[in-house]
Amino acid sequence: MKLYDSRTAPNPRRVRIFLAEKGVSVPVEQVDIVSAQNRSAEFRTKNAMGTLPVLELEDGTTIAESVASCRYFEETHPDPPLMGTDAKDRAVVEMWQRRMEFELFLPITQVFRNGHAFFKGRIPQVPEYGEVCRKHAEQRLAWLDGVLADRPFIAGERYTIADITALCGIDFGRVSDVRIQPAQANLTRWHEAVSSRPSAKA
Ligand SMILES: N[C@@H](CCC(=O)N[C@@H](CS)C(=O)NCC(=O)O)C(=O)O
Repeated sequence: MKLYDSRTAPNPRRVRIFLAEKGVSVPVEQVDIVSAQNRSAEFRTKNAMGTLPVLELEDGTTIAESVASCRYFEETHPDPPLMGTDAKDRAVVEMWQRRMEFELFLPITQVFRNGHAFFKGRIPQVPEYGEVCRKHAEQRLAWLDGVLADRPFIAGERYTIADITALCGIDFGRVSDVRIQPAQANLTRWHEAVSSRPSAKA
């Protein structure tokens, strides 16, 4: 088994944090996004999309979606549960995971992809769309601050994959100056709590 990783990218960090929370160690190979190694013909034999992370299993199966890789480890290493504990809880966690991914993580990454010099010439960029995504992400941070008023973690009482997705998205937002505002006390408290877990350094 091997995890194809990039130390600086937010999606691979999601899987690394998930693994750290599970206490699972997997051999890792770094793929250089800067030199576009991930877009090479050789790497595309593992993931036609050319993105990271990619989890390669013993039998050669490649899993090239972060949440799908997390699902694999949730099934093979159920403790501690990070994707819910019973039918209702799994549904609630999935709801928050998807909200964090679609409403926060993706807009934040789109600010970077459409506005940052790194992607110039690599992908078609629409800077105006990046700014629409910035506003969207800022509104969602304000919303999330309200959500966290009555609970320690995003999906409720326990730390879950929804917290991992939100943490990785929010931390990546710094590159594009999308940040938690000082007045967002609940979000600040949550961010300090999840950042202080040893897994955040994974
Ligand atoms: N939906 C995929 C997205 C993967 C993705 O976009 N990965 C980024 C890194 S965070 C990437 O490989 N970017 C490099 C590129 O597009 O060249 C997942 O969840 O794993």
